[in-house]
Amino acid sequence: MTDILGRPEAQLDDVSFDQLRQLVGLVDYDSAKDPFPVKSMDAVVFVVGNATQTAWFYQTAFGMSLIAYSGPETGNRDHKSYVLKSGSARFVINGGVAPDSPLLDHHRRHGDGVVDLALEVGDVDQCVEHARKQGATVLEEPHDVSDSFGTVRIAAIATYGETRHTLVDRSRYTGPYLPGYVARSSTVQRPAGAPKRLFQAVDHCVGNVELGKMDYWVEWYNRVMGFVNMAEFIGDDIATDYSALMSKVVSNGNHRVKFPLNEPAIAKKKSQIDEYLEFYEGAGVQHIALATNDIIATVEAMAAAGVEFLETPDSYYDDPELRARIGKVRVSIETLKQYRILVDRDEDGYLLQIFTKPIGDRPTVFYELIERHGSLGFGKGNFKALFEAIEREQERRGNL
Ligand code: TYF
Ligand code: FE
Repeated sequence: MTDILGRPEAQLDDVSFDQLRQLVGLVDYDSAKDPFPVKSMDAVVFVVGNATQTAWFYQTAFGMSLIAYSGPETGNRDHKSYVLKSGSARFVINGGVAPDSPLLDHHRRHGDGVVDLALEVGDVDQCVEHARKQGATVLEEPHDVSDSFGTVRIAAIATYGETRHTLVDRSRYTGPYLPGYVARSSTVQRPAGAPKRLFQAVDHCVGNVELGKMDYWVEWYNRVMGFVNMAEFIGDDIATDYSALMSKVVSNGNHRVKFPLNEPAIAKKKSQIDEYLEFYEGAGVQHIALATNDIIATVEAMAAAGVEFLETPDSYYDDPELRARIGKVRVSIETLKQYRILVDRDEDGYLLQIFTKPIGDRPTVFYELIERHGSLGFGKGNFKALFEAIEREQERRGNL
């Protein structure tokens, strides 16, 4: 279904600010004092070995709707690009077509991965000016791009590894994605009785950086993008005992955009972050957390489509301290156990979460599903169980 402008219906079906408040845990803040005001995630942009089939995977297994396309048929001879949506979350899947496409070189180095965490901003020029003054590398100067749907202003700055942040002001644009893209809708049939969508928003995007670089990048986000540090972190104490990683979280003022940053730590076993850095050939995006308001229905639908999740052991659910720690949550522990969902509570509320196994050929990118009920955290109480499950997978891959 499309509206009178030819836009797919899915694009009109966004998520309200009030829904987002619960889904991703928003807080109030004064954007007038922000040197780099960010409105939202604009898109998570991937380069993959086969965009045509990856776009199909996100429609069938993640229940996303195809909304726009660019490729040889629309005059883009270099690559194919599929734009998918689920609520307010937008993924762009790119794959090289021309044998000399730079995307194919990127894919040769990194395998399937995230090239761009694009951000929607109100004033691209203000953000770029601030970022430049603070020492950021500007990859693309602010410029207008137009078609019959209007104009977007766009720029890009470099972050860790070969990852970038494109900055987009789309307030004067009504097209399906960006100029050059045409509206296109899914031909994939959703299973009968499937939930309308399996997730509503991107909650956080995690970066893995090299040993000793976490604090550099935390400071970079503070200085260049005005991001603030969130309370939750994995320090030396947790690292040496079982996680083999250190982690700190930065976010924009209202927590709409949250970027945890991990670095490897020296521990008893080889760090999962080292495994990532080796197979990705450097720093990059490790996991994307997707906010859902019904994690049970989401896990059920994704698992039925063949998505594999980490297997949390029975002992996690049978631990008498778990009940004492989590108190009353909206589902029984038996249900959590059935779906292998993790639960954590802090002073603000609780959250339910689960992690997929890596989704591509290399042990790099994976997903998290998260259902928040007041908690603004990342599941600190689950770190031990989570990292043990990750290590069991590392061992099965022969990388421990
Ligand atoms: O994003 C987070 O911080 C949580 C915890 O390899 C986490 O999801 C951190 C590192 C990791 C997996 C999960
Ligand atoms: Fe996470």
